Amino acid sequence: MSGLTPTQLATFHEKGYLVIEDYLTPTEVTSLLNETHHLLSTFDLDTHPLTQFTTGDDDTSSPDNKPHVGDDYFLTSGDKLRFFFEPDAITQDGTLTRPKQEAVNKIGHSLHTLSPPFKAVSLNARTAAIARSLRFQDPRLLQSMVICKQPRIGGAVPPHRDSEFLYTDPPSAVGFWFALQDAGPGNATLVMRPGTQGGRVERRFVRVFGKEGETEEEVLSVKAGSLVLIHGNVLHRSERNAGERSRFAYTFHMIEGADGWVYDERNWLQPSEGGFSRVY
Ligand SMILES: O=C(O)CCC(=O)C(=O)O
Repeated sequence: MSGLTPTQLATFHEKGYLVIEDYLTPTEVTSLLNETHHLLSTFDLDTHPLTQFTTGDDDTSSPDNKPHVGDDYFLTSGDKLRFFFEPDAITQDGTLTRPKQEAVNKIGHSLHTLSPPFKAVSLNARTAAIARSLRFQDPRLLQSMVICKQPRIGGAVPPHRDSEFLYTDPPSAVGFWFALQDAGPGNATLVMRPGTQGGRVERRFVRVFGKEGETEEEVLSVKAGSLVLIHGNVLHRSERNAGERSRFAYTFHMIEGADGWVYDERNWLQPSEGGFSRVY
């Protein structure tokens, strides 16, 4: 496995992100979509607490950008497969307004250990080669999820830096974001602010997207199977999906686990016994 080319590495460090087209084969994409649909249609609603996954920016202390502090179903999901609903799919009295598989905002946060198809595209030689290119010494994989962006109700993800929520000292997070369906301006794709990876990483929610950096936003248009590598310090966001097309994506994150990097004990996601998944 060859990892990133010098040109790809240069782009990643210059812009804070890198798009690699056709990273997943069509067979892999199909297998991940089939698995996603299977999980969405078979999870048990009777035992579900109907946790919503609100994406508003009114809670500065929220983990993973979202107001989930104190929400046990969320906070204990780091090594499980759990299902978080779109707020607009649940009435005030807790009733779903649409079939459950069309109401889920995301599935998280350990697909990379608990789902064989997701594990196969996560913990493998290709990921290890990229980690080596990025000079990780002891890369650890964590916080994997499928983000569904359902038609008409898929909530916006406010501007953030991933390192703020998976904080290590010094910062080390890198996001791996895989388009499972075509993602473009019509269906709430990723919006990047290139060059902002040089900005300060604080353990807080970033409220204002426009003030940092000189560069304009870049709205990504990527085909299913593309991988977007996201520097942990680069500002990015996605809009609400007001369109009729869903935009399923799979993402996991990598942090440095070697001596000299301290994983913050205030991060929402804490390692279970055995620690976060080793890549090599
Ligand atoms: O998929 C999205 O809409 C947002 C994903 C994102 O911002 C992240 O994974 O950090």
